[in-house]
Amino acid sequence: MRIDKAEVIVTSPDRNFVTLRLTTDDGLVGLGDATLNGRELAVVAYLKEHVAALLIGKDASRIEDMWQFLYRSAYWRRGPVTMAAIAAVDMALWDIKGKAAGMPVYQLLGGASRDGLMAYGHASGKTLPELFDSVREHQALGFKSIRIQTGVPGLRAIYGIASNTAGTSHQGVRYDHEPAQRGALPMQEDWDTRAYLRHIPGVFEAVRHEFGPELPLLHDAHHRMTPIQAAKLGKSLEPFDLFWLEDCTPAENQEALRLVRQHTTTPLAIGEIFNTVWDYHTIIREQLIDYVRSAVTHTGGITHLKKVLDYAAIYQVKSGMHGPTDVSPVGMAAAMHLGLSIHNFGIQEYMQHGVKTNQVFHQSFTWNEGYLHPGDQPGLGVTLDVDEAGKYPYEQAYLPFNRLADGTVHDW
Ligand code: CS2
Ligand code: MG
Repeated sequence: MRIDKAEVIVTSPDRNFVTLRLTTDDGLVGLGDATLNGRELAVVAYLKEHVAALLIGKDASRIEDMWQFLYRSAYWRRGPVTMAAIAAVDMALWDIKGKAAGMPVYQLLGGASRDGLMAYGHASGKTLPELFDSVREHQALGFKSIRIQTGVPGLRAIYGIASNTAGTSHQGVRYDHEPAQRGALPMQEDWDTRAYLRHIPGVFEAVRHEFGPELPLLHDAHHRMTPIQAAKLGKSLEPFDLFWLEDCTPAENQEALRLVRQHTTTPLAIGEIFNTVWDYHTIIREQLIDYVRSAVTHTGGITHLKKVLDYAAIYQVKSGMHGPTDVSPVGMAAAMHLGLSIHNFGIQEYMQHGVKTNQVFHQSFTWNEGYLHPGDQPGLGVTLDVDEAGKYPYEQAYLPFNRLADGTVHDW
């Protein structure tokens, strides 16, 4: 079972996706997601120019050895581009191993620890009535847990709130499938942390009043606060019993979470921009977070994220894997197999892909009353229709950024 072919496929059905496709000499095909939102072509070049040739002729069954070889032999460790490239190879090899064994990947990881994966959807609205409609729309689709993002009076545009030009998912949910907007330059948004801090508690109070105490509610702060501001927000949200507050401070300063933690019992989730266990070392060991947000795609694949989550399990920290539309159907499948098998699964983010994306990527997962399941096809359970993918060439796209009223670039 030697690797015969390594192809990098770039397609842009509802948004840009990068997929690695490995073929073995005995005809098995494995897929890996290498999509790095807004910096896609850097990973394409890394894979095509520096990795593909190293794979040819190698034993496709040696997943751990391949991971260690790609990580250590490069000398330059970690970082989103490197780790997304390694993740794609890793996922494709797990896909191949599953097909060779005739088993879904979750069986190779130890089998199912649960029947399905509770998933949360993204409700958003500029105003409360819009937000309530969006929550109801998600409940009608079966979602049992919901992320709440809201407009803030005085601010023009806020990331995570579906715009008027948003597309719809295959189930008709209104989403910005590509918040990384297509165009030659990134969109500029505005930001005011004090206005945000004044507004958010009232929104959660209204949502609790409307939807009752049971519905798990989540919120994403996109790294915009200082530790003391985050502590204040966590404290002010305590009466509304959040499932989690996500990315409350800029993620690279792990120590910042100590201060937040001292002041609030609101559960904290962090890590969608982390790449290795080293980014989590302090915050897991000191129990400064409750949920690990990494995607399989951005954290070196199933092999490495499983190690992060096993480490987290010792400290009662659970998974909350990233699942926006920029994680491709292949990356989502990998998350579902891993989530089904580990003991410390927490919740899975599930932002549904668009109709065109689902025509390019044929998927085996099921969605049943708020729960995902990866399905029982051998491997990851995703196939890529190359002809369909060819209809959608890459288009430059950037995530938006924000500036304060005086023009200062702010964290996000
Ligand atoms: C968000 C994402 O899903 C989330 O929690 O933070 O929309 C994130 O901003 C994008 O995936 C960035 O690529
Ligand atoms: Mg997030």
